[in-house]
Amino acid sequence: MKIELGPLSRIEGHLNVKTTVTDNVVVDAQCVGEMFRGFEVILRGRDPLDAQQITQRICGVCPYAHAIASSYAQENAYGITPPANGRILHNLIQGANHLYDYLLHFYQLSALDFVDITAIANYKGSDAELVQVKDWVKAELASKKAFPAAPFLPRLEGQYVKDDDLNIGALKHYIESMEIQKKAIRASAIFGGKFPHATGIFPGGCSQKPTIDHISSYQALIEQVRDFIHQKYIPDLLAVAQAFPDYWHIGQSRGGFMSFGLLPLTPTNDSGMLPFASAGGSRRLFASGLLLDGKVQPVDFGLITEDVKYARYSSASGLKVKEGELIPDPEKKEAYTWIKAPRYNGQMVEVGPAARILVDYRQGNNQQVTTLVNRFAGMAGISANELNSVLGRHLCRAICAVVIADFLLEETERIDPGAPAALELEIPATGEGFGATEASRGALLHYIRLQNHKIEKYECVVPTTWNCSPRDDQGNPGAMESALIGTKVANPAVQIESVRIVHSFDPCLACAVH
Ligand code: NFE
Repeated sequence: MKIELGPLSRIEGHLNVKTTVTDNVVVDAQCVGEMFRGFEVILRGRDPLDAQQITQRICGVCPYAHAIASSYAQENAYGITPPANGRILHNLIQGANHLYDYLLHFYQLSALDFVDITAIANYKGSDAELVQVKDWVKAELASKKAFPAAPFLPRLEGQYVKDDDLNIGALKHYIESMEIQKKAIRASAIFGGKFPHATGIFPGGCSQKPTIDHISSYQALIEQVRDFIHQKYIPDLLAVAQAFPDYWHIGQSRGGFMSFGLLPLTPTNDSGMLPFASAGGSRRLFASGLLLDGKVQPVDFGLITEDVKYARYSSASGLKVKEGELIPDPEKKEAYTWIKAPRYNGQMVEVGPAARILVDYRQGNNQQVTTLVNRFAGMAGISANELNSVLGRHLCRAICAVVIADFLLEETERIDPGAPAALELEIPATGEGFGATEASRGALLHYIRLQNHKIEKYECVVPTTWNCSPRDDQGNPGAMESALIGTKVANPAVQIESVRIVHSFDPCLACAVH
């Protein structure tokens, strides 16, 4: 039986997933990116300082990650290192965006896969917002529309949390979390200028000067976000995990893991060659590395290639990042997606929160990460290997949120309010550079090459491109495809199990096809 799950609601963009189900088991899955963007073409011939602005328009959810990756790539190409304040402000802007994104993902993009929206019918209290949700959901359900309106519906057939108090409490937090997300992005915008699409992020630092007022406003906002993470987000996540323990064993991807490391601890322009924790101390809060067969090794961008046998491009397949091409071919035979298939030395890898945490944990880089993984794994009765799962990805986001919120508050203490936050820039005629960071959804790489002071080539290799990759030229599936294949489904026509797997990756199609 062939079932298409798209359009998969509650995610960014137009992802479709085509599944084949035999005897209630998904025996094949294809991730389909259904649009073409072409940002790399748009960037050709432009002023290099347009890059960190234009690449942010790839996405409205993770724009700061693109601005940071672009700034790192340009710093690498220009041979400049931001001043201490510049590095800190980049981190404060990007880190607050991560916090926003984790809350958005848990509450708005995936909680209702587990929390039962119909429980609101039993709400007897007087909270005005919950009463409004109750009336709205009741009316939508009573109308028996084939496609009831988002965001609370449609609700797929399946098992949900049974406890009404828990369901209604989580719905309350769903609403509250939006105010908290606003605080996180407001904090980012103090230094970034606005959200989305910050104007303040530049190679070499930030155009906003850090004043005492800015710093204390930022601290006050992040403290409120941190409180919410500890008091609401973590307990809600643990309650969901307790209700669905099977999901520690569902949705396992079948390749390696890769993280580029996140939030540099000292000023650098070394994105061209990532610092590697196991070889003498990380200079990022979360370490970089490639985790294959239980061992972590340094990342070499020269080993990243993109296959296109099953992607709608007639460019050569298997090209390295520096040689990347983008020739659209909508009618290409066998191709089923606009997403390329990135591979590391031919290997499929998963990127994202589980990769970020596992790569760090396996190196013992960040003591707080180690402690939190051990504590939560102990509470759930799992080993770190089970972080490769639906619940594992959710838990790893929450661990990232705790670690990043603490770090951001510490970072604010390191700002020197009188000192510069940016460098004067002089764009060289030629040069090239890599910029690598962790967007919320995983490893993000930008590459820039200059000719005659202009952009000659720009390439982005983006987290969801890795995770929603189609088959490579050898026919091996991408991370999400591999996580879906083998899944048992109660009702093949609905597949709430598959939808939970897809949502656990938090795919962003706008980014993936860029
Ligand atoms: Ni459009 Fe993005 C993140 C990036 S995902 S959300 O996070 O880069 O591919």
